Amino acid sequence: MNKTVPTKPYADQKPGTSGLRKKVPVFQQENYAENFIQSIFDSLEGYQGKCLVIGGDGRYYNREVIQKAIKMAAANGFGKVMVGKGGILSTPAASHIIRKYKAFGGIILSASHNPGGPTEDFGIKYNIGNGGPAPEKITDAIYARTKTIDAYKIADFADINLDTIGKQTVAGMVISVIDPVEDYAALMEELFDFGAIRNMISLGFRIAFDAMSAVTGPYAKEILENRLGAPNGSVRNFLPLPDFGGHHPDPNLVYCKELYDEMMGDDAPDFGAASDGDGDRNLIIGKDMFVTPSDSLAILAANANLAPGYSAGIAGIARSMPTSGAADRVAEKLGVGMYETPTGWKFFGNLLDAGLATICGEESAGTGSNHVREKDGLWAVLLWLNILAVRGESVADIVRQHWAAYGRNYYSRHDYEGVDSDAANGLVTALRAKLPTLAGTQFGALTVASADDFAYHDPVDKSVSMNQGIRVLFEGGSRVVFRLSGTGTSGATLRVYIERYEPDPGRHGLDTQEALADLIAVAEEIADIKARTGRDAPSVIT
Ligand code: VG1
Ligand code: CO
Repeated sequence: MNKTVPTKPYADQKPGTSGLRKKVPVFQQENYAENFIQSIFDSLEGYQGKCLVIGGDGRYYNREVIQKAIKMAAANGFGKVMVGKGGILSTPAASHIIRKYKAFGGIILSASHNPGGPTEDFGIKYNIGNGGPAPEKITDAIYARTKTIDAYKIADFADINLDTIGKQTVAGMVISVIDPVEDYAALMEELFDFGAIRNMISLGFRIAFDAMSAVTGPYAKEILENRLGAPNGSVRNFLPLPDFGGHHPDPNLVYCKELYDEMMGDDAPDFGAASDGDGDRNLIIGKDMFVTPSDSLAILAANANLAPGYSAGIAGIARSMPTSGAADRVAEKLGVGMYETPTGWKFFGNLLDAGLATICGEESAGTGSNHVREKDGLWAVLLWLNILAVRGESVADIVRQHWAAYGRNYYSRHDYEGVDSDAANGLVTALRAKLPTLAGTQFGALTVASADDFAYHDPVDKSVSMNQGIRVLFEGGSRVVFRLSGTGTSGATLRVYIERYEPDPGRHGLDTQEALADLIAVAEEIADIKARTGRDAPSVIT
């Protein structure tokens, strides 16, 4: 039986960079999740009788919201839901399932790299039929609806057993509990030369993959250990835990310090990697060589043709604006298109659908391709392994050769987390006011070439997205970028992105923070970070 339940709107349901993210207790308020899910359905048209994919990263509150979403999908007239066993679907796997089974769309429950647990973070995101995050047009409509919603629809049936694979019909809707890994693993086998990778591993190539007690565990176990023959134990922290073992499932040098230290140590494996809460990010560390995500994007794009799935070459590369320009040089050399988008994967969807870009990436450890419409952590790991197997060189050698051929983009991101929101907004407002006067200004040896607030003109649907990050470009190609995070759940996070291009191979071995020191000082001078935020130093440097 379907019920229509009266409800009152919440004022704080604006989707951010990647869906709605809040603390669990916020989501546990009466009708909070229901309001947002109904607002999603109310913003869509034509889904009657169609299929909805539902899954999440297994974090605390995942199962509860999945039960609500299934019952609401039934009451709203979906014909079918496909849900991952145990409520599990990594973000890239959900994207693939939506595409493969031609679903109408999907609901992904995740707060990605944010911590999980009863007082930590939760999130809900809607993906459209191409498998990608809903574009701004839809997220704006969802937000507008959350402000006026007065009722939601829910079917009245007992909770579905999510732990047994199989199909049943309840309240007129088919509910199919699927293996979350199988289709995804099969797709990876199509794209990459598993034989070559298996052979490399059998000859003693050692992998250390940290799943960070998050969703990638079951995927990495099946693919790296079962299918590619990496010894048992190559995949660590592979059991998805509701609180990620109390850790922060963000694969960066701060939260993966143990792996980093191991990779820099005497008996380091050949290849170290990690993924985030929902499996869409990747960290790549070779023996004695951390690969910045921006360099990784460039190197993967330059070598993608070595993998069967990309043997015909790539059509173009897209990167988010704050991501370093390393990939631009690869696009130039390959003679393919280069696109610069705002932060967030939703901006890549149109470029991928139109065949303008094949490989996309973000500085925040997200890389992916046209195989799905999300970034994909394991995909990046497998493409690296495929390249390593074909080239027979170490990660460090490949990176150094890349710098020698293209120049090196020194790059770092400084995050100031949990800053007072008013202070952060004040900093941005003051910066914006300064923009028109910055061009031509000299800071020591650095001269500002131009300064603006990035606006994106989508070449496909012609939509315009304003205010996507303040960038100050210096003569010679260095730059600093400032923006506020759209994924945090407490206070504001200021991100400062710093980049310097160094063509001289004699200067490719510097320490990154030292190589960027003058730009870091200029960023402070331009934005007044210490005075405005009260912070002496960033909370996280990546
Ligand atoms: C961050 C990253 C951005 C990424 C987004 C979602 O956004 O900077 O590159 O797309 O997280 O990633 P923000 O607004 O906090 O800078 V995930 O892995 O959290 O879905
Ligand atoms: Co993520």
